[in-house]
Amino acid sequence: MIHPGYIKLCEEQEKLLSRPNRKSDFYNGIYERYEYPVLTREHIPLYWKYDIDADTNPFFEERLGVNAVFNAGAVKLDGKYILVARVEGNDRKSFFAAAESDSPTEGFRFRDYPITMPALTDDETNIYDMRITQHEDGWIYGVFCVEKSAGTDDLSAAVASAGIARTKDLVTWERLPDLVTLRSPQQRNVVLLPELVDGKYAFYTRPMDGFIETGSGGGIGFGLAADITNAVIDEERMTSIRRYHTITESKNGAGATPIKTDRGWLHIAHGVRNTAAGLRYVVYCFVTALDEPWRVIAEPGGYLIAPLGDERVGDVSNVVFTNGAVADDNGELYIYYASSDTRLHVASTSIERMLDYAFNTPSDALRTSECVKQRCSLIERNLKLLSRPQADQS
Ligand code: M1P
Repeated sequence: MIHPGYIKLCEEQEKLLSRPNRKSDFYNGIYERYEYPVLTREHIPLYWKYDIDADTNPFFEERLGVNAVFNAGAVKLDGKYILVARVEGNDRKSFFAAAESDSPTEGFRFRDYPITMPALTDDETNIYDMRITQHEDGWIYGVFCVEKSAGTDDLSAAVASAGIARTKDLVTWERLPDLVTLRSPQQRNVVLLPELVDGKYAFYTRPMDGFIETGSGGGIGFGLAADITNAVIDEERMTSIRRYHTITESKNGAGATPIKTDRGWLHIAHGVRNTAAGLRYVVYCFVTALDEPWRVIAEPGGYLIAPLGDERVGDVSNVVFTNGAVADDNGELYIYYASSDTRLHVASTSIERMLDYAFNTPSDALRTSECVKQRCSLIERNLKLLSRPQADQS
C-alpha cells in the first residue's frame, strides 16, 4: 500500500512545481533575474528519495536524500528546454538528471529516472558539471568533470579530468575516453565548441596543476583534437587569462557552451578571487573571434552576475556558477546559473543586449588610477548631457 505520507508530500510538491515564476525587481539593463530558482532539491521526485510502500517504510522516512541541485548544462530539443543538472545525494556523490519544461523560466520537472552514465573505470568516484554541445557532426555531446582519488594518504587529494559522452536523446549515453591534455595534468570546466576548427574538435580547457589550484595554468585554454573517440590535445593556447586584482585572479573557467553570434563566439564563464572569507565565484563574459575562436575580441571588465541576497548562502557560500545557456531562435537568451552550490536560477536577456554589453562595457583597466579615469569620462559625458537645456535632450 502506498504510504499516505507520500500522497500528502506530493500535493505539497505540486504547488512548488506548478508555481509561476516572475521577473524580480533587480535591474541593470543587461539581464533580468527571477523571483524563484528554477530547480532546487525540493523539485526532486519523491520516489527518488522515499520508499513509498507503507509495509517496508512505515515511518515514511527518507531513504536516499538529495542535498542539492545545481550547475546544469542546458539545451533546447524538440521545443523543450532541458536542463541536465548536477544532483548531489546526501552521500556527497553527484549524478546527472534531466529536467524539462515548455518554458525557459518555470515549470521544470525531472524525468522519471536520473541519467545512467556509464563509468570508464572502477576508480571513478564522482562526476559533475556537464556542458552540452549540439555538434555539427550530428551528436549531442556531454563534457563533464570526472573525479578520482589520487590514491595517496591524503584522502582529500583527487585527480580531475574531462569525461566525454555522446547521445542522440539525452537518455542513452555512449561514453568515450576522457580528454587527454598532454601538457596539463588535470582538467575541469572543459567545453566542446559546436563546430569543427580546421577539421578538428575544438575544446576550451582549464589547465590545472592540482585538483583545486590552477597553479601555472594561466586561464581558459583552447586546443584541438583530431579524433573525438580518442581525444588528445597536445597544445593549449590561452584565451581569457587570469590577472592580478581582477575577478579571475585565483582562477577562471569556461561555462556555458559558447554561442555563435554575428560578432563572435559569446562565452559566459566564471572567475574566482580569494577573500578573507574564502573564494568568491562570479560569472563573467567574453567574446572570441569566429575565425580564430581562441582570440578574445571583447572582454568587459568586472562581473556579469555576482551572488545576490539569498544566492550568497549555501553549501559553498558566495558562489555563482554557470555551465548552461539556451539561445532561442528569436534572439532571447537564458543563462542558467547556480548559487552557492545549492540551487539553480535563470537570468534572461538577448544576444543583442549581451553583445552590446560585451563590446561597449570598458575592459578592466587593471589599476585604480585608470579605472577612475574610465568612470570620470562616463560622468563627464553624462553631466554634459544633463546640463543641456531640457529641449535639447530628446
Ligand atoms: O564550489 C564552486 C565550484 O567549484 C568548482 O569550480 P572550479 O573548478 O572553477 O574551482 C567546481 O567544482 C564547481 O562544480 C563548483 O560549483
